[in-house]
Amino acid sequence: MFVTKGFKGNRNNESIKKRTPPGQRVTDDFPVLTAGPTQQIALEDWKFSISGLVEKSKKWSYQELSNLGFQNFTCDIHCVTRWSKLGTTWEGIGMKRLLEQMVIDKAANFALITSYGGYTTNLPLKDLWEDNVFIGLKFNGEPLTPEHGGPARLVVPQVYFWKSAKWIKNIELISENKLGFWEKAGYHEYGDPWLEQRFRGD
Ligand SMILES: Nc1nc2c(c(=O)[nH]1)N[C@H]1C(S)=C(S)[C@@H](COP(=O)(O)O)O[C@H]1N2
Ligand SMILES: [Mo]
Repeated sequence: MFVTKGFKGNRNNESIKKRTPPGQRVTDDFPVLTAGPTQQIALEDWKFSISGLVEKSKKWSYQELSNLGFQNFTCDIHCVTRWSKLGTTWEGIGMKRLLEQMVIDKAANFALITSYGGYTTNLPLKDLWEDNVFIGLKFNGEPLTPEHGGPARLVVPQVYFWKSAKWIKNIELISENKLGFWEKAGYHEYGDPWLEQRFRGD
């Protein structure tokens, strides 16, 4: 019988295959992929804000987010460099719960996400309303390490993992799509792994 290390009983070869998008290979590792240096941000210095086409910008500290009560999330992640990691377990705050606190202008259609360190990425605003999109603060029950974006990163499982900005700082709601770091470099503006939207024009 085929058994992948780290997988428990009910996950057979067939279900792994079904959950793995075309051109991807499943790994149990958690590779670190960062353009530029790892950001070292003390918990008490980290803040996250939503700004742009909203009645009033809002900003949260780590303490303010944890006061909302962390939720559990389990998701599969797919990196455009062809590794996928299935069943990752996180604690964090659903993005929906933060967006619900905002008065959003009707003209807001897209989001430009900016990290500490200057990394950017873009998404249609409607993707941020998905139930499985969250700010991840713990991974496998432990505080998220700096290499993986700690204290806090965005996790957007429905698109390639480059959209999941580590050390997330701000989400700006905008009317017209603006490209982020990898999107400007020729990667797909959306990045659906099931459609293999790896590069612009795919
Ligand atoms: N701030 C920031 N976020 C980032 C990146 C980055 O370079 N800087 N790399 C992206 C890419 S290409 C991937 S695949 C994932 C990797 O996350 P990991 O290092 O936790 O595996 O983070 C994404 N988020
Ligand atoms: Mo990536």
